Amino acid sequence: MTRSLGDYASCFGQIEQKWQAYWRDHKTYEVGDDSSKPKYYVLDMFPYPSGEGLHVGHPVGYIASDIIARYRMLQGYNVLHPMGFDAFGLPAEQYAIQTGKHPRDTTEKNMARYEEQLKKIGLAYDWSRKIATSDPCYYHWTQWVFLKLYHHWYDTDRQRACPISELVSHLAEHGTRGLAAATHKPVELSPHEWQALSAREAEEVLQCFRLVYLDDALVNWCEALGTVLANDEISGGLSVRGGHPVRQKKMKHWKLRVSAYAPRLMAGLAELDWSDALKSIQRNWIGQSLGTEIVFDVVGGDQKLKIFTTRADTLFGVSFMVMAPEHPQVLTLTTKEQSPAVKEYLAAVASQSLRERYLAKSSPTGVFTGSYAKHPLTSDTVAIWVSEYVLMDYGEGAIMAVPADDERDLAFAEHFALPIAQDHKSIAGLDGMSQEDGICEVEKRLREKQCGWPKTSYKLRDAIFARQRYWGEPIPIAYDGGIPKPLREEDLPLELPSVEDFAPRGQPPLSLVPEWRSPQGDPLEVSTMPGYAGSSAYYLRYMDPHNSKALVSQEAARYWQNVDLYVGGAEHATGHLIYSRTWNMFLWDIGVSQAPEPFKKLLNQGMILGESQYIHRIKGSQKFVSYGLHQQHSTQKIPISIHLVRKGELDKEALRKWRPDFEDAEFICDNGRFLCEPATEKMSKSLFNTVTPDEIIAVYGADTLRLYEMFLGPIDQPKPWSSEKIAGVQRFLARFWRLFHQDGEFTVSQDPATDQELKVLHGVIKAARQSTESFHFNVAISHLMKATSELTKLECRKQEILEPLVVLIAPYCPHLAEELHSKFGHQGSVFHLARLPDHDPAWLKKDHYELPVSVNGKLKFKVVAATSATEAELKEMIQGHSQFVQATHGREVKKWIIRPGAIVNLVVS
Ligand code: ANZ
Repeated sequence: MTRSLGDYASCFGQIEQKWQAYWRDHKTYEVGDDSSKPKYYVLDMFPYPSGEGLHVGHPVGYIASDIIARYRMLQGYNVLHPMGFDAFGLPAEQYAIQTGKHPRDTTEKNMARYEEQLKKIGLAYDWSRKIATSDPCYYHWTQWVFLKLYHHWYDTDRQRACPISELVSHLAEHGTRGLAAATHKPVELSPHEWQALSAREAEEVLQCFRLVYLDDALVNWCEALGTVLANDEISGGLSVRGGHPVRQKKMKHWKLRVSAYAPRLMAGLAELDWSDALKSIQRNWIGQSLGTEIVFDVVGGDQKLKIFTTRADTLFGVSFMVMAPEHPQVLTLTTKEQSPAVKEYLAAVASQSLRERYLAKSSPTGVFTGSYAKHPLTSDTVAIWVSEYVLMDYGEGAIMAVPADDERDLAFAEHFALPIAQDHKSIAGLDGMSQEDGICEVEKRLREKQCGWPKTSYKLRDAIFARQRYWGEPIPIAYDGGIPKPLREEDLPLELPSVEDFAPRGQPPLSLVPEWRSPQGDPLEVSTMPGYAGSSAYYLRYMDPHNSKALVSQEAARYWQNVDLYVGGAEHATGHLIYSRTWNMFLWDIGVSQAPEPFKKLLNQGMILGESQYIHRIKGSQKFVSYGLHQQHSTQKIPISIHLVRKGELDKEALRKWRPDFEDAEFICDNGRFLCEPATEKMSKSLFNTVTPDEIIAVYGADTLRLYEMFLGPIDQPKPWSSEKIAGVQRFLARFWRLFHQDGEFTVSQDPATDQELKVLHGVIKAARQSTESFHFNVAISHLMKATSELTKLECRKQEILEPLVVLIAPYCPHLAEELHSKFGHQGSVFHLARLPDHDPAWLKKDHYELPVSVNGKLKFKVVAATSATEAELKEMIQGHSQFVQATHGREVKKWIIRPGAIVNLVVS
């Protein structure tokens, strides 16, 4: 078989440009809310438009989702497949600080570049629905959701968000009695007390309930970045970006009450078609713990201390109790004698950085409050201590310590010489019981005494909802004498003002804008929203992106419901995927979203890794050694551009041009060759190992790029990129193209297909469809390749076979498919006119077929042949046939012309 590309090589560029222009001019992928058709919503996690543009690793998920989008179009679905930009964020701002260029301008430029690159790949996006989170028409609705959150609280009995106005009526009538609400601080008030509060005090109470609220709490403060960081922005006590130190700082800041939704976030997972790995990451993050809340009376006085335990069965082994240093009762429980020691301890804890605080200590630290609690069932007294190993924001912020059963409690007891109760189960009559039975028994006894109840705790924390930076959504809150005053919905969007100086100087850039005031003249909030705000409900906005009256109309939300397939990286498991599920649940509570979960199915694509190249320099010199010799010297590894290396060997001249500072370099070669060290790692500009889709498309075409990215391996696995093997994939497309062409002319026949041809066709329809639907794109491509080889061997040029094949390959190679489809005489896009072929199982069952045998061109007889039979086997069978001698008149066969699956012709003299 010829390995040349033939005429495909000379025309793919034209074909791709032609169809991209056609799609643009005919708005092929613009989609309406056509409720007569079933809907399918395919979404990619929208990118942050970085200044570096896309490299070939980025589109792997986009191509996968595009294949599914096109596949569904060919099944008759109305497919929503939008794209947009997560355009606010730190990198544009850091760049602005370095260059003085306004983040708006660099972001605009980067988005245009991304769009151009994505269009070149031939992705079927409905660009008329494009959104950018930094566009005021878009963030109008991010701010609107903020106001809605502000005006709602969470009822834990009804498990839903409810209007603050209802809460205010309840407080006026009943105080906090009968109220089951998610709060971050305990609130107890009589109706009389509520009515007597000043406006400021009343607002402070309401802040304990609002779904976005102001809280005075410890934050991770990064001096170098001048901003607060979320826990997932810190690794090992340093900022993920830049690796700067982070310390704890007390600050008033906005928080999102994600914790209120923990039970639903947990329960909802069961319904989702997500990978087990991802679900378990979310489950651990939400951290559900079934346990018991127990109330201890404090000796002398009427205070009580509440604890949370998962081991109520160990209640009789309690030797002491421990409170978190931040627990609100620490000072009220501290006796006069112990007061100096406790205060000193609290100050020492507060002075640590968060990193030091959570670092495992060589020995426990803590201090005695001087107070004792009374055991609820035995009335024994136990000492109350304070220690940093108890965390304020988990359970009740206080524990009962059982050194006999818990390691941390044991270490604490040993260090401070506290009693260790042994054999406590036999004392309580719990011995011989399983842990579960023991817990039930103790809970029963506690219930009788009205001092303990089952309780479920969650590790999920409320999330900080503010950054002390410029390039984000303004928070629609003004302050009237220090009291937060939300803007009215009519005053939205609250537009980000233009500033000249973006650098954080310990205070946010917006605080330096004198005219940053509400329409009523009140000073506005100066921090902006965090990165996850704009990405939390964007999937809803795509359903109705130009609506100026609502985030999304009821009709659009009812029709599109939620995302059927969401494609993106697994690194968003605890950030974006928690926040957007929470926002959707809130928007469902208030009747905006029409589905309880935003993303039904999730596909996490594996990363495409780059192949970097390093050269070894002998330390302190300008001498470089070939890779094989580097161990003989003390060397430093320097990453170099992959374009300087061919088959492992360095192009020294090219290196000197690329790094003029290496002009005097000396090269110590190995057998006359200077080899570089290859490494497979993340594609990144700093490692000079990026390959752009543009350069691949220019040489091989977008269809080849698409096919190749999918052919590299299973979609969910990481895999290294190699530009070398791409040519093989292009040769496949050339072979596919040749099925339809002879001497450069489109040549197909109307002849009826043979059994064997039909068998190949129905086999590939079945296999390619099954593999595509189960996201095994690489397997589907193998089947298409195999069928192409078989049909090439059979010299099949029949429309009956080739036309369905075009539709089958269309999701993968849309340009090529459009061109061939049009050559069959169709006017319009294959994605509008064609339907995916179905396979006929009858063809796949058949393992025998009838093979006509002619002699000198005249049909003589037929044999029944196995589909698997080789030419030699067919020959043997025909020679042994009862009519063979008669048909050939016993003469010698000069030539056998065998077309398996079609016909056999014998030439006899
Ligand atoms: C008594 C006990 C005995 C406990 C025993 C454990 C083992 P999970 O499963 O992670 O939910 N705890 C409760 N609140 C805490 C806080 N704010 N800071 C630190 N520790 C806290 O863990 C629940 C257990 O962690 C609780 O059960 C409590 O210790 C501790 F043999 O109570 B246990």
